[in-house]
Amino acid sequence: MRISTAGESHGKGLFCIIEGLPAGLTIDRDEIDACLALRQSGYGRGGRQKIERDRTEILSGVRGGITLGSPVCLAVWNRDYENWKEIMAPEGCDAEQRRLTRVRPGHADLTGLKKFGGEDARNILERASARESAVRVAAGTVCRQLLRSVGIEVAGYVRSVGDVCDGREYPFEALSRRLPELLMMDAEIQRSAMAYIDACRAAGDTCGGVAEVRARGMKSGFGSCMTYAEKLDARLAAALMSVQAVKGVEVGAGFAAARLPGSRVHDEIFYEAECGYFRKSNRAGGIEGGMSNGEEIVLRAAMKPIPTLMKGLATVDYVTHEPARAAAERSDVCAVPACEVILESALCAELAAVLLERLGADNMTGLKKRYEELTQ
Ligand code: EPS
Repeated sequence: MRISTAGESHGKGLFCIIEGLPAGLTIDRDEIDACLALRQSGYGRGGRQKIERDRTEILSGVRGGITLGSPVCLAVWNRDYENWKEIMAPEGCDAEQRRLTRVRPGHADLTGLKKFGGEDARNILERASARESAVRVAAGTVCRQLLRSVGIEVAGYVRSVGDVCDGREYPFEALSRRLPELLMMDAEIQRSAMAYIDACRAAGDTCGGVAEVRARGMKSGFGSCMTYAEKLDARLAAALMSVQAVKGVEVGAGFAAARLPGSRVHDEIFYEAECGYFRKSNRAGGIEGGMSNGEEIVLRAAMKPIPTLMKGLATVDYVTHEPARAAAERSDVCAVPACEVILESALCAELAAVLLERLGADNMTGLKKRYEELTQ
């Protein structure tokens, strides 16, 4: 299975093509739209989200709500395009308007201009923008529906915003009780996180955070210890790292494992006739030797603060080379909950790809049968 996306932040819309989905998968568009709405919500979002009401339009590959095995094409239209079409239309627009030359530290502006040429960072930022993640969530939710049909569930929550951190561990079932404002688990910690966001907003600043995403029901043996490219942890880390603004990924105990002796890190193995092999801990995060080991897959990703700061950081104008304040018209202060939703989608997409590579992708009946036959 392969997913590609297209579209600019203020262009007509965002589009994706999912190739290699099996025939016979029932698509729930309401669930896709609910995930899109969740991605848009969250305390700390800016003015753009008051304009957009993201919905999916299914353009191909689905008939009567069921996949045909042909490429699935999805669209999420940009409402804001109405305000931008004279500047952004693919043909006959005035591309001299709304030029951005006061390149923003931390965004793709400067390096993108040096790489792709020209003098207007709008040509770079329109695609580098995290707006693209809307259609990635749409595609990821289709993959979530595929995973669910064989018994794999994906969930997650926000562990920290700025320096406000929830250090507790939660069972998978509890994650459905995360709180709507920031997708955190604990009301008091979330209140502190919201106060932190308010302080950032008042200071014209932004903040990042950490999200944890998990998959339950993935049987053992997905990925491989035999080649680098097939290692499941490498593939999942790449999928999460590719989400806009993510600067670090941990698997299981992650960096903390490096500070502990082996006796406190590795998950000891037990056996009982009724349930076979099992472990009493999961510091490996469900992956050993680059393969799923049948335990829950546990990953964490760190999102950096959004690079568009209302107070504007010191920079240089790309055309005049004069010192300047970086461009800022409107910005989110915190998009960590959105990032969490996108990370879940990225995880769903990569796990679906891994599943289909191992078990084949012709039709859902065959896929389900082959998955059931695998041992846990
Ligand atoms: C983004 C800048 C902002 C965000 C946008 C990502 O958009 P605008 O420049 O239109 O105010 O709101 O995110 C989204 C639009 C979205 O739907 O997530 C950026 O520069 O990355």
